[in-house]
This record gives sequence, C-alpha cells and structure tokens, in this order.
Amino acid sequence: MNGKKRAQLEKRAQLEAHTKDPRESMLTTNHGVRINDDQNTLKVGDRGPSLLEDFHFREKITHFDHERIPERVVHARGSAAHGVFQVYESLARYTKAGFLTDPARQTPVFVRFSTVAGSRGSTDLARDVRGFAVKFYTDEGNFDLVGNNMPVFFIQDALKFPDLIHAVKPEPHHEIPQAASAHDTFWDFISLMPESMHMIMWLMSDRAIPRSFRMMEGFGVHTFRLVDATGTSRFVKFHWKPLLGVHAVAWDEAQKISGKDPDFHRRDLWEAIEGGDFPEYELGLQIVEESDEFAFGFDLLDPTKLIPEELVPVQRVGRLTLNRNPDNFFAETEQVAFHLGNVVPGIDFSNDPLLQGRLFSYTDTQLIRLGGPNFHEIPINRPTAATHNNQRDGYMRQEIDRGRVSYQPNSLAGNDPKQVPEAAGGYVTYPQPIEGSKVRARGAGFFDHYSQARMFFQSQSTPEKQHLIKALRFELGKVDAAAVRERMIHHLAQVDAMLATGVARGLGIALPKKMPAPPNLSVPADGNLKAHQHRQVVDRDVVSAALSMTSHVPGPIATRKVGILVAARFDGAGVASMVKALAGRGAKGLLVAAELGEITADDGEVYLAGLSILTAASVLFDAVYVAGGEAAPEWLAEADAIEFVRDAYKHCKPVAATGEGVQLLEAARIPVGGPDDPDPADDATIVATKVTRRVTQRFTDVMAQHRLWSREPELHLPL
Ligand code: HDE
Repeated sequence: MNGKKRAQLEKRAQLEAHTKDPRESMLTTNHGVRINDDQNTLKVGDRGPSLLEDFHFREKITHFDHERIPERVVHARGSAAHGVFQVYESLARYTKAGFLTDPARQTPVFVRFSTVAGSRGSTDLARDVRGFAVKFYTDEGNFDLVGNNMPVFFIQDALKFPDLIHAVKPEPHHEIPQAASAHDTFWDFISLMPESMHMIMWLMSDRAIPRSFRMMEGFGVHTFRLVDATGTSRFVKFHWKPLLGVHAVAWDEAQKISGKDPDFHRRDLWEAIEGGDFPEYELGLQIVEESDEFAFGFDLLDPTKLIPEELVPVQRVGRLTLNRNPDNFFAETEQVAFHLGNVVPGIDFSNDPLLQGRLFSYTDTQLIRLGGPNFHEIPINRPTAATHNNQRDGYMRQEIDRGRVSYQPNSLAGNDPKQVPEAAGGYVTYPQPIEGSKVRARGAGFFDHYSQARMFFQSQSTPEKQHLIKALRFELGKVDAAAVRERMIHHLAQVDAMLATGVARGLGIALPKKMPAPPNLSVPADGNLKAHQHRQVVDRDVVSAALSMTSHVPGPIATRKVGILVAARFDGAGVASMVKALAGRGAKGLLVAAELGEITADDGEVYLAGLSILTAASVLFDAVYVAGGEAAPEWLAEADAIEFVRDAYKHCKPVAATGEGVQLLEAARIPVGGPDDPDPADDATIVATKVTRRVTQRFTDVMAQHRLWSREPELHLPL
C-alpha cells in the first residue's frame, strides 16, 4: 500500500470512529451485557482463586477455544478477492445463461486462489497446482467455476482422488514434508499411474511456481456443456487469460521466497488491489459442436487431455476484474464454499468421470468443514438471487421460516413455492440420451497416456525444458526408493528421450537399454490394454505453441517492483529519474538501504528507505538497480548486498547499475553490459556512469521481457 492510500484509510477509520454511535463502541458480551473490566478475571481477593461464575471469562475463552474449523482437506492455503465479470457481447448463440448473454450486466464474483497440498499456513511458493475458483453471483443463481491453473489433472477417475492426495500430503508417520511433492509416497504413486504423466509435465514446469496469481492462466479442466435457448448443446472448455501475461519465478527463487516472504502471492494480490492495480483476466471458451465429439484422437471426457488451442481456438468473451479485498479472511476466504454442481440454466455437465465424482464431493466436504447443511446462509455463500424452498432447520439455521407448510405439493399455502417452467428460467438438465451396461471401466480413448505429455514437453522453449528436467531431478532426487526413481525414468522415456536422459543423468541412473513397459493398473473395458495403450492421439512431433509460457504476449511491466540499492549520499538525481521512468510505465522503484529510515541523497534531498538489506532480498523484486554515490562501494563489504545482485542475475532478472554502484556487480562477478548495446534481448546487465534517458529506456525495455532466460547455462544433454 502506498503512503497516500494508507493515510486516506487511516483518516477514514478515524472519521468513522468519530461519527459512530457511542453505544456501538461499548464492549459487550455476546449477549449484549456491557463489560466493565476486560483485564482481570473475577477472583476472591486480588490474589485469587478465580471464580467459576465469571461468565465473561467463560464466554470469551469458550469462544476462543472453538475458533478453528477444519482446514480444507485439499486447497487449504488460499487467498481471495471480490470483483466483477462482464461479457463483451451476447453469447446467446451458445448459451442462455443471463450473465453470458447480457453485455450490460456486471455480475459480482468472489475468486479464491489456492495451493493444493500444503496446510493453511504453508508457503505460497510451493511447487504445486494452483486452484482458481470463481463464484459468480448471477441473477439466476450462483455459478461456481472451480478450476486450476493447469488444464489437465493427475487422474481420470474420481475414485483415485483420495489415493492421489494421500500420496502427496506429508507422509503419515512423521508428517514430513509440508507442501511438497518431493518425497517417496507421491512419486511411488505417480510411478504406478501412467495416466498422470501429462499432468506431471505441467507440475514439473514453471507453471507450478507462478510469479503471481495475477499472472497465471486458469482452466475449468473438464469438458462442460453450454446449452442455448433452443436446447442445442455444445461442449465447452473454460479458460482464464491474465492480462498481465503468464509468468513464473525460478525454482531457486521460489525456495528463497518461501523463507523471505511465505505470503508472497497473498501479499502481492492484496497490495495490488489496495493500490488500485486491479487484476484482470479474460474468460476464454473453446467450443466443440456436439457432432465433433469424436473428431479428436482423444476422448473429450478424459481430464488428462487438453484440446490444443491450435485445433480449437480460445475465444475471449468477457472480463473478470478483481477490485476489492475481503474485509475478513475467515468470514469470506475461509468460509466460502465452492461447488462445481452450482450451475445456472445454460451451463451443464459432461460425463467426465472426474467431474461426476466432484459433483458429489464438494457439498459433502462443506458439511464437515462448515459444520452442517446451512453453509449456504453464510454471507459469502449466499446467492444474490432469491431463494425459496422447503428445506428446514439444521445446525446454525439463520432463516426464520414462517408458516406451517414445509412440503410440496400442498394446498394450505397455495402450493408455494412452485416449480418453475423452463421458459420462466427453471433449470432443465440437458436430455442427453444414454445407453449402456453398468461397468467399472474407462472409455477406450482414455488409454494413451504419453502423447500429450510429449506434446507438452516438446512445445516448451529450451529454458523451459531445462527447468522441467531440473525440477524432476530435484523431486526424484529427494526420493529414497531407487525402484521408484527407475520406474519414473521408464515413464519419461516414453515421453521424450532427451527428457529421460537429462533426468537420469542428474540422478546418476543409467538408461536401461531395453525399457520395460511401464505398469498400467487400469484396464480397458475390452480387457485388451495393448490395443489402446500405444495409440498415438497426437503425432509424435506435434507442438502447441500456446503450451509454452514464452509464446504468450509478455504483458506490460506495470505493477512490477524494482529493488533500488542505495547507500548514504547516493546519486539523488539519478535515482529520482529512474523512479520516474519506472512510474511512467506503471512499475515501482523501492529503496533498499543498509538500515531502515531516512537516508539523504547527494543533493540533500531526504528519502525514506522502507526496506533494508536485512528485510528485503532480490527474490522479492522483478529487477534490481544499484545506484551510484560516493558511499556505494561500502556495499562491497556486505555479503547480503553481493548476494542481492548475484541472485538477481542468476534468476535472469534485469540488473542495472550506475556510477560507483557498478563496483558491486563487478565484486559479484556479474558480466556487465552497456546501455548502448544494440540488441535489447542482450542478457548482460546495464551499466553506465550515470542515469540517462537511454539507461532508463533500456532498463525498462529489458524489464518488458521480464526474464532473460537465455542467461541460464545450458544443460548440454546428448541425445
Ligand atoms: Fe477439488 N476439491 N477435487 N479439484 N478443488 C476441493 O472442496 C475433489 C479437482 C479445486 O478455493 C474440496 O471445498 C475431488 C480438479 C479447487 O475453496 C473437495 C476431485 C480441480 C478447490 C475437492 C477433485 C479441482 C477444490 C476441498 C477428483 C480443477 C478449492 C475443499 C474427482 C478443475 C476451492 C472444498 C476453494 C477443493 C474434491 C479434483 C479444483 C474435497 C473428489 C480436477 C480450486 O471437495
């Protein structure tokens, strides 16, 4: 939050306190009795003992003892925001949902982002899938799009979800490790689940360590249906496209951020909204006509497959803007209850077996988490659309239902509330014809587990491939069971030879000459696994550019943060013009000094250093600038300052230095470049004797590339 905004908020709070009815400021019990002493328990004499009759103490402590509710079994760690959604133009050609057909309508939303595996207090920067759950409070009822930041999932059938989660959660005997998949039980399970391989590619890619919730895509994962007013149904995949581009941090950086600021993503979201930099995403649709259901080499119902954007383009149809932080974390972010079964007329389900299982799980989990069937009455879950039904009572019922009739049909209350005809907005399920035997089986098109994993890997840029290989080396390097590591190498060899070689080399495992077929525990309905297993759904070398983060429009540098290292008597004019140039493009320059507080520049101007080399590290910034000044060489004796710039360089961030500040880069053995280098993609640092327009222009231009991944040393893998 900037100083001006904070001052405004403080002033508002003071004003509110001033204008409040004095009775509202009185401390009371939960039953309205005014409290005279909240400092001392009731005692016999001032040295006790305490008395059981102290109703105020008992009430206060009892409430405190019951303050915690069970955290979510998955997605426990979350951060949320309010906002609005507006469609660009009517989508009546696809759906009758009011919020998607009326471009004038602003639909309120509540969005919760999360990690999956960690506990409520775990780090934001875990390598993990991110939840991207959106509750639309539409005029026709709540619609929840409960998605992730990856378009596929680990498993094909909901029956395996408890196994997956048990495997990834901390191991049950010693509850280690927290918020990490790098351990034996996770990889043991995965090595026995070939269907996970595509998702593993995503999880080991940089998508699993986003720079910000504001800079990641979202996906509904499953195939859903859109149904128009004539009753025609089409398949749809939902996407969210962030307007700030799709960006990640480096794994080394993620681990360091986890120490320096485990709330990095939560803070980033909160501060962006407080500062008026509202995160924005476009809703994207991939529409598939019902007649094209079998046009693909894979099954649309298989949640381990995506529809390449090159085959079915993503139409951007509306905008989501997050513009308000919650007032209270528990009341809103913690108590919000998403449910994929919350749909409105015009949106319907497909038969994806994962989706079908989820339709059961979400309400069930709220019953234990929120303690009863009335969680829809909690303010954050309440629809804006009116509700009337004959459901009654239960724990914590808020509604005072009137009258004696709570059944239907009835004649005593005029048969109210009445069923609603479809024409008046009653929800009618799409009447999909179904025929079949009851079986425990999967569709024949579900059995190619490697082609899309390969497509993902081969669609990555060289640095992204390297990161993926290194991530697998890291994760499997933390696995003790040798057989598990080897089994994983067998799987990776089916995906891509370079991938398998690269990972095997890092683990010190020789690639076996003959790869045994990986185990596959699921068997197709016809029992003939072989017939299905090696069917190529995508040609061997097909790439999908959209899968690489580097192929996305990088997005502006607005809201990016630059750490500016300043020592006493720093080059005031230079820093001022750097900060101005950054602000001109919406980025923020923040002073980092040896100590907090006032610091005077060489022109006598006094600045406030809000960060010190102890409280900040370059992993918390997007770029670094070392200011000149006669005391700048003092940084050379400061190991933290050397690490500051060395890390920024290592993490491929733009680094600039002027005047005496350049000495720090040299001491850190960082290659130095110049502002006049012709190639803006140059991966060197920017150094100059003083800050000129050319320097600031060049620095902000390089920042617009966000990361100079080409700076990374290549792994040099033989094929
Ligand atoms: Fe969830 N999931 N899930 N999930 N999920 C939950 O519901 C479940 C799956 C997702 O911010 C739980 O309220 C099953 C896929 C998000 O509050 C629970 C299966 C996707 C959130 C549950 C899946 C998701 C959840 C735990 C396999 C992406 C957080 C707390 C069939 C499309 C929502 C809760 C929030 C939360 C069950 C798989 C997304 C236990 C059984 C696939 C974003 O009901």
